[in-house]
Amino acid sequence: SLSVKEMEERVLKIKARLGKRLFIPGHHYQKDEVIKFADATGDSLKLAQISAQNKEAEFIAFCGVHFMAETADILTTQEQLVFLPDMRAGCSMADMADINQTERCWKVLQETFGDTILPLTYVNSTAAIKAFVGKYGGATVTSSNAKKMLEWAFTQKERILFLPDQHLGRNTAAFELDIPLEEMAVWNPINNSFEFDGNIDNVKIILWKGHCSVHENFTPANIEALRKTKPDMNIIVHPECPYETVALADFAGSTSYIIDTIEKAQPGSKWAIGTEMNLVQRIIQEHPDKEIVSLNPHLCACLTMNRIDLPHLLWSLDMIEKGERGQLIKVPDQIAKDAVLALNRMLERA
Ligand code: CIZ
Ligand code: SF4
Repeated sequence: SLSVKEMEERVLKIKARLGKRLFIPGHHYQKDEVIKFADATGDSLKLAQISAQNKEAEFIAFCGVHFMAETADILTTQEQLVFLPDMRAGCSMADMADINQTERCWKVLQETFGDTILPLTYVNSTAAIKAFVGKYGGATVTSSNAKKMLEWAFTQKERILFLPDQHLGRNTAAFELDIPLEEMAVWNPINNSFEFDGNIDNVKIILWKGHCSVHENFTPANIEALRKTKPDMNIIVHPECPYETVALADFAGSTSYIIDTIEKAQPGSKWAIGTEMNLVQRIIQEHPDKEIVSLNPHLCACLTMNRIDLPHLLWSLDMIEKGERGQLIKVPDQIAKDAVLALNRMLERA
């Protein structure tokens, strides 16, 4: 087997041979060993925008998870080919909303609310869910523009179905739009019913009962523990964290918001960050002048993001160069056609 150095040399050689024909976007949650070869890094919004703008790359080796590669495929031309270096790199949150469950939910919502509801989906969802949302006039959102998109959605309809992350939906509605918790219901896709005990007519947002298995690990108990031992730490979390955690934190916002906030912070300032571990580690390395820790002292890694490692990257670039198409991500045309409506409604406003 190859040493790390040999693998790195091979990656560099393939990159040199393919030149601008190859483009490697890398999500912030990717491992350093992969990020170092990325042509662009970003959160899901930035990577979606970059994919849409890139007209010259024939091959896009997407270092991120499956739904991001699907989005890149949807936003690029037929001729541009998108690959996922490990086909097992899914997203447990995206998998929590399946299209059949969503169709069943929609039927009940139509019976309950008539035509007063608009679907929105976090980009962390399958192409089929984006297509569903696009077909019914809705849009995708990311954590950077969730506020803006929710505000827009309320200019369209009285109510919103928010897929698939209940936490981003609830946190944005509560902390950015001042919508009371009593006006939010949870939809449980397992037993196809509401989790709500008020007057359903007053509900403004129906939150799909999905979550991120990484960000769920940042708890009020973590914050309370830190407030006791290090009361002068600033606590900053991603809005995929539970409501109670965001309520106790000092700051909450998207991946790019977290990066920018730490960037601008005073030297010597102290920060506890509640988000994915590879990103937190990288922020720590880039800011030796600040005291930075993870809000949860246990490792909060995204296991599926981590499936893309240096050996997979090399193997996949090798396959791409040889003309093999095993890791090609191709969203069926009919789904892509509807999904792009949802994505464009966001990209026009983002
Ligand atoms: O948790 C994720 O997958 C996030 C935050 C993606 C992104 O870049 O917005
Ligand atoms: Fe999905 Fe959470 Fe991993 Fe993001 S961090 S890819 S939402 S499981």
